[in-house]
Amino acid sequence: MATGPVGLTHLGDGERALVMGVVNVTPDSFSDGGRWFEPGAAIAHGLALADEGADLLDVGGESTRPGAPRVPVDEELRRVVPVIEALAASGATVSVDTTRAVVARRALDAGARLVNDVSGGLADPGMFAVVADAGVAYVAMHWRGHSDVMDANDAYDDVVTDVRRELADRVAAMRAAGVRDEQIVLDPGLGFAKAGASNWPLIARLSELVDDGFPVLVGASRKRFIGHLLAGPDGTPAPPMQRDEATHAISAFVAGAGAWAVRVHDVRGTVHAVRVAAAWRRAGGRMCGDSTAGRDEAHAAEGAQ
Ligand code: PMM
Repeated sequence: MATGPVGLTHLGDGERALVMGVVNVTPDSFSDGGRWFEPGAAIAHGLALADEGADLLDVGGESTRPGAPRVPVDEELRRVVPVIEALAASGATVSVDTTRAVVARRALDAGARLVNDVSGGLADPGMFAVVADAGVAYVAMHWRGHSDVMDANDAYDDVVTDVRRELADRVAAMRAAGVRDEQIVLDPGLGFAKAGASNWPLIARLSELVDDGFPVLVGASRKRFIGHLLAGPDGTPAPPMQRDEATHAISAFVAGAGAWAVRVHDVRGTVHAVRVAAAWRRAGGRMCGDSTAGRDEAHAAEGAQ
């Protein structure tokens, strides 16, 4: 697991992947369908996730579900700022899930410590300047367009190679805009321009992205490709609320491969999953092709034989 980004190195125990709990302040997210839309409910939900062991709380005011329309910027601000203020004041480490520079700036003023941008800076040309100026941690996710067009962009030669190359392009753009390497977290963007089968190689070969040297965040939680995997005999996808156990399994795999953090709706089970992965790594577990996981322990074991 790579060291955490600037400002967040105190989180966790340095061994297990961190757990980022999702606080969607939206009426229409696919995964929790607006249950926490009112600010009071969103704040209470965030506090509950922190109690369950979330290391970070990710507050978002714009749904990214496939086909979703954009939310006006004033409405996005109205949704997220009071929730971020309250959660930060409670002592939680808060991130803001936004593609807009102005929302990122206001969220940082309200106490957010990390900017989580699913567009990797592609949606708003002003984003990198805000991040460079603030000097905070920044998640750049792999992205090929807003929710209304993303399914049409699911075409890859080799999805892992293509995603790594496109993320490397974002890193180059960030550096050119003055963002420092220690601020950067990369995310393969499961479900974004990846409707189904494209997601599995990114999970299976996550160690290739980890080996690129930046902390990696993975957001598999309750996504469509899990629903399809767990479809019933008639082909009906499993509903979002029945995808948590499979999400835990994915969290354990990617934490085992060295992910820095996982972004999830169900925090309690995920904390167990990442603790299993940490124990597995300590005992020398390693993924196929993973050049780093469990390296020290495995070498020590070899030397002792
Ligand atoms: N997925 C969603 C929203 N934000 N942020 C990052 N960094 N990575 C993700 O995979 C990601 C994200 C969509 O899920 P939601 O609607 O349940 O929040």
